[in-house]
Amino acid sequence: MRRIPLIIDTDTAQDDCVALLVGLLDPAAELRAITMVAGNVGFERQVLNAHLTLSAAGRLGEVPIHLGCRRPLVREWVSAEYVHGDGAGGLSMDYAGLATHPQHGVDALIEHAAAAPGEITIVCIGPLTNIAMAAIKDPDFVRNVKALYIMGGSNNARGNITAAAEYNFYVDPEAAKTVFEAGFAITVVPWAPLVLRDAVFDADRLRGIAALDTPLASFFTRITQTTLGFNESVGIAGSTHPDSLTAALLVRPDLVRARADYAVQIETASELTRGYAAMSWGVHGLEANATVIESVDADAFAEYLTALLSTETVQSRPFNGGH
Ligand SMILES: [Ca+2]
Repeated sequence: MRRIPLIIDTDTAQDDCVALLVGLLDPAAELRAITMVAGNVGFERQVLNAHLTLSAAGRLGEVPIHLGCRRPLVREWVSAEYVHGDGAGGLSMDYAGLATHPQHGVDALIEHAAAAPGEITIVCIGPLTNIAMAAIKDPDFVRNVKALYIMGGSNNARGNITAAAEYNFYVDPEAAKTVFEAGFAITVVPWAPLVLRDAVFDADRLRGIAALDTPLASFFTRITQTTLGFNESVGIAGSTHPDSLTAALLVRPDLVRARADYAVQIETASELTRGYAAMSWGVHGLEANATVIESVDADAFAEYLTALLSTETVQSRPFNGGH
């Protein structure tokens, strides 16, 4: 089997960790690097969360973590700690001796793409700051990247951080605008209606995962707890999996039920609709710049992740407190 070379650009907290597990554990995936971008929780906390995830997968130290941009292009950073807590459900371990790669995340993206032109897909599950910076820094970057799988925006539906906007595009709208105008081959996994309908795990599903009783299932249960509580407070009946769905669709395109070409434009001028993604479905005379996933097989996706979490792994380092 030819494995799919990918890089995951992430603001590692909660479902980002699950997306990393897809890259680390699916035999079809060849995760070449992790690049960190300012997003969900504090930057250093996100790095620790990535180390924790590598450890849970038994791969600590095997995939380089590159530190990327520590704030959005123009705006102040906006945290989502009220949603995610520390992003790892309070897990910790001995971090002694662990290092991140000395190369900056933006340069790592550029170099990986240049070393294998047309081969590498970047799974973008945080604000798009690093991707925009790479496109600005290297005029060949867009051509060298095979594709971007982007979690962000909503397809003519509700946002999450505001009524209009989904978090990733809201945090760095100028970066999102730059990326969507750059000419990449883009697949978009939108928050609504897609994730809210097809990537929510209800209590039954979560009990089924916990009952697997593997170290990975325990890790999953622990790190999804905080968002679960937040979701209940805003009327979402379960845990949400936007980032792991985005990674999964790269290795399991058969999960897609409907997709279509759209012209995606990002709002940067308004404060009211900051980061809104206008997704035009082909009737407004605009040239398409992205494929938007409209529907996936929700049960098959949940079964895919459940199977992944049933993998028996030997944790690289134990979590503190005996987990
Ligand atoms: Ca994320």
